[in-house]
Amino acid sequence: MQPGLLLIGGATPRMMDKMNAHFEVHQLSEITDFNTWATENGETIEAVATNGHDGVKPDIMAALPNLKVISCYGVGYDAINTDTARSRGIMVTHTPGVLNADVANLAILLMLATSRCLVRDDKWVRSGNWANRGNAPLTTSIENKKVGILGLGRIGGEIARKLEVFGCDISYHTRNAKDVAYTYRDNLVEMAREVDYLVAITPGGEATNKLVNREVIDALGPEGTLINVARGSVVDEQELVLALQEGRLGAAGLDVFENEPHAPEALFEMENVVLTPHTASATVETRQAMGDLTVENLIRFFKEGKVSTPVPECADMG
Ligand code: NAP
Ligand code: 8YV
Repeated sequence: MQPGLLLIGGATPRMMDKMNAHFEVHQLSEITDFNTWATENGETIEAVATNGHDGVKPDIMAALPNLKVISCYGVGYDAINTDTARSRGIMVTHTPGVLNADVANLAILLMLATSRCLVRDDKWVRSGNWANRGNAPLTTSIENKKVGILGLGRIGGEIARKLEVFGCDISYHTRNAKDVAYTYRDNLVEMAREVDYLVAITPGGEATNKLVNREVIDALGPEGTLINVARGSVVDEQELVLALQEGRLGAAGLDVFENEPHAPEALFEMENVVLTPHTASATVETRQAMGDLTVENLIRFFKEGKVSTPVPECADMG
């Protein structure tokens, strides 16, 4: 008999085909009464496939006594309690590396879209302003600007490398200095004060909760731009909205929000804000690579007792 797998959230047809070939798949979205379903099927579930947004809620993990592996379609796994998983001997995997390029590209796209007023200028043409009012106001360049990267890991490093093409002067803030040529800043407020752009690309979770607070936003200031491709929780969203409304922050490019899929409505009418719906990794190519790795981890776990990409907390578990 094939091991039971609970799928939380969606999966591409390619992922479904592979999962169906190796597992007895149950989809959470098709279960109307979870408690009744869990009483009847909970013991048969040995694997969970989920994503960075849905994670695994505590009541779901508790209802699966024979769970052995959780595979996350995404690199960020802050929605999965790895302490609980580890204490129960449950392996947790994620998809690092394969999405670096596209997430970095979106971060830079948001920098360009905010600095060059892409959304405003698109409207300028479509609304007839160009013909009726003349040329759009000038924008600003990202060439040679100062960029501070909050989180210089796999993706932050890729953002930095790509920004070298624009001649940007790059500094970064992390807990530990890295062996790189960029300038390390151990104080986030001081870094924010000195840069034109602050790009957040840390994990979510308690350690980074509201790292970008009022003090950091004010240090970035009316000429500064905040780019957030990390997690909504990394930025104090209320303070961000206030700062934009009061002109204390120049602009923002945001892919992630505190209460997804909702973004603060106050941002919708702001011309100096560019919003994307958590799509930094959402290209066909990258999502295929993420899906392949998500399923590969599950299949390897049951075939070989090993996985390709465990989360660091589970790296010693097999
Ligand atoms: P990574 O390689 O683990 O890098 C994380 C970086 O953040 C490291 O440089 C780490 O350095 C730093 N960091 C961690 N905690 C910190 C703290 N409290 N203060 C300051 N810096 C801290 O991870 P990655 O693969 O680059 O991914 C980063 C995150 O991007 C993911 O976890 C996810 O939340 C987000 N992401 C978002 C999207 C999207 O669709 N928008 C897509 C992919 C990833 P130190 O350990 O030295 O502090
Ligand atoms: C995904 C992400 O969109 O990898 C991450 O951490 O945030 C994104 O790539 C997310 O996992 C939801 O599927």
